Amino acid sequence: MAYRFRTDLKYSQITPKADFLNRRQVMAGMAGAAAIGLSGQGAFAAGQYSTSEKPNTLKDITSYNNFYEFGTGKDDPAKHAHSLTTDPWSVKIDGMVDNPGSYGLEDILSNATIEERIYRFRCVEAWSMVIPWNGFQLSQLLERVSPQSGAKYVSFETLVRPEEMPGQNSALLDWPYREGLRLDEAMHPLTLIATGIYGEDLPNQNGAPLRLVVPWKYGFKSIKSIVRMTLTDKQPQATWNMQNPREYGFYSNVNPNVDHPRWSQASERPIGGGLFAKRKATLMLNGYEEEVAGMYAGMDMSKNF
Ligand SMILES: Nc1nc2c(c(=O)[nH]1)N[C@H]1C(S)=C(S)[C@@H](COP(=O)(O)O)O[C@H]1N2
Ligand SMILES: [Mo]
Repeated sequence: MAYRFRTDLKYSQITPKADFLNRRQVMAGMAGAAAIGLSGQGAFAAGQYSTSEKPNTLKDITSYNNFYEFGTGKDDPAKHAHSLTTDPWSVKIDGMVDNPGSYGLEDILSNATIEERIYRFRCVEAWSMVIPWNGFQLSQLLERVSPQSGAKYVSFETLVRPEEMPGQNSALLDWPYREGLRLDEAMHPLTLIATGIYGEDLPNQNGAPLRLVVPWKYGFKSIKSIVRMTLTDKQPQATWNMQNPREYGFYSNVNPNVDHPRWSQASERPIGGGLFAKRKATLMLNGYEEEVAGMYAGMDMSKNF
């Protein structure tokens, strides 16, 4: 599975996880981090887009999940997702693009620059984590397929394979799980296709082998185990939006001032802080306001929630 990373060296081979944060922060302070030969992975460079908050443990990130294809319990994905076959894997890219086709995983990865991005992650259910992703900017893949001038949105679909995804044997959701972004959101440098966590291949329960990460939106926009992307001029169907449009909007931008009809979004429960962990205030656009607010200028965020 090593082919999933286009780098020669994984930082998991260089330093134990416990030292990861310290080392990263020390190295990030060095002007010439790239000069020591790790620039391909970007592992030690904090980077302009990463938070300096302490990441959750790999255990937290891989044992408290939402992935309804494997059940609705937070521990169901960790229990059942090992049954998913992720090799071979390909993504069909179609719709309003000049280069449609079925793109194999190796081909996708060998044409992308994998970086480390430590992002805040905020679920609409009001819990949160900090996750050290590895991945590439979705814009790299979209540029390759060359969207046509009329394309305004990207829609995404998760694999349907009920033999390996036991949750798909019930009609809980209208499978496949679907999501969508406006094209400018999809092209934004913060928007990632994640391929790993903590320098290791993405665990199945986190959406292997390719999952979307849009850090300023509620977690359900970050669709897992993607097999199709379609460029379109119409706002795509999105699973939770179809399920309950009153509760889950198409935009689903994190916003402490727009409550869910059944609970407040003003604060969140950080996972992993133990029994007495304090809730913390939720940040506008999950703390990415400076980078992304411009895309929503003049839009009423409480109507376009
Ligand atoms: N295909 C698919 N993608 C999905 C989901 C899902 O049930 N199926 N759950 C979403 C929700 S609600 C959240 S909060 C995140 C959870 O990601 P994590 O388990 O990696 O933290 O995945 C999102 N992507
Ligand atoms: Mo979520």
